[in-house]
Amino acid sequence: MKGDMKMSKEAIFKQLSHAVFDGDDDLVVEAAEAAIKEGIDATEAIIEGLAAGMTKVGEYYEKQKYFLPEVIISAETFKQGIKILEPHLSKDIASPGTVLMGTVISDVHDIGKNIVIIMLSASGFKVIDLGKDVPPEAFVNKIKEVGKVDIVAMSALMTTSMMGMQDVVEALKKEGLRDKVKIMVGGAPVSQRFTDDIGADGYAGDAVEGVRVAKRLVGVQ
Ligand code: B12
Repeated sequence: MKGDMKMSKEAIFKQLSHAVFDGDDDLVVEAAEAAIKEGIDATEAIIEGLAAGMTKVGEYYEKQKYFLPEVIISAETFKQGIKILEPHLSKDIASPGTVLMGTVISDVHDIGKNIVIIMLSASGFKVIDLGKDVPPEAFVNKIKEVGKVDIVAMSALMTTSMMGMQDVVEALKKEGLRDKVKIMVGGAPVSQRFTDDIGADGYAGDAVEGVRVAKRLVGVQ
């Protein structure tokens, strides 16, 4: 953006998306700062701008127009944008509950998980992030350590790792914890059918829907 020229919301979203797609750190910083300056809702800027760019990266990767190095560079640019926008997310007053979140074992994809965490936190949820490649016992141990967890949330991006979600459900059953928590799952290969099959309580296709589902699971609208 040059000088004090005003930019439309759509133009800023486009710049954010382009910046992520091109792996352009300077542009992402510039566009994210412009979003804040123009009073644009940070949630919208993340979803319509940064995440839209990452989705396009995903499409290019699948068409083999992009390869892993480009994807990694875009993921880094995405993080730079988040760093600027995250402090500006509006926070609800009362916390609807505590969410324990992780990407399941043998899966290192965490961009989607991190967006879900940001959105849940912005809605007042207290979120404990177990990170990525998380074994079932780490979910179990953390619940025992923390005492009260309302929702166990899991992310998986690969058909080869998504069964790890069922292992977590089974581990929770074995430890007598299954009925004390709600279980929410998500990630590109996950569907409502799969959610029902493994006996989880809720599924969402994106982060915004994820907040709605989480609120429903804890009985808050
Ligand atoms: C970025 C990326 C990577 C990055 C990850 C960087 C990072 N820090 O996350 C890197 C380069 C490291 C990577 C590595 C690999 N990847 Co990769 N990767 C992708 C890619 C291109 C984009 C994923 C992404 O970030 N999308 C953007 C985010 C915003 O979307 P999202 O993750 O879907 O999340 C949204 C929703 O799904 C939902 N959501 C997500 N989680 C949750 C959880 C809950 C509870 C809820 C409610 C919602 C929710 O909300 C999010 C936001 O709206 C996808 C392709 C694709 N189209 O998905 C392949 C993809 C997932 N990768 C794939 C593969 C195969 C690999 C590798 C094995 C590659 C290799 N040969 O080495 C390794 C895996 C290593 C491992 N053990 O995990 C395959 C998986 C295929 C399969 N079997 O299903 C895909 C589908 C590409 C493909 N078509 O081949 N990858």
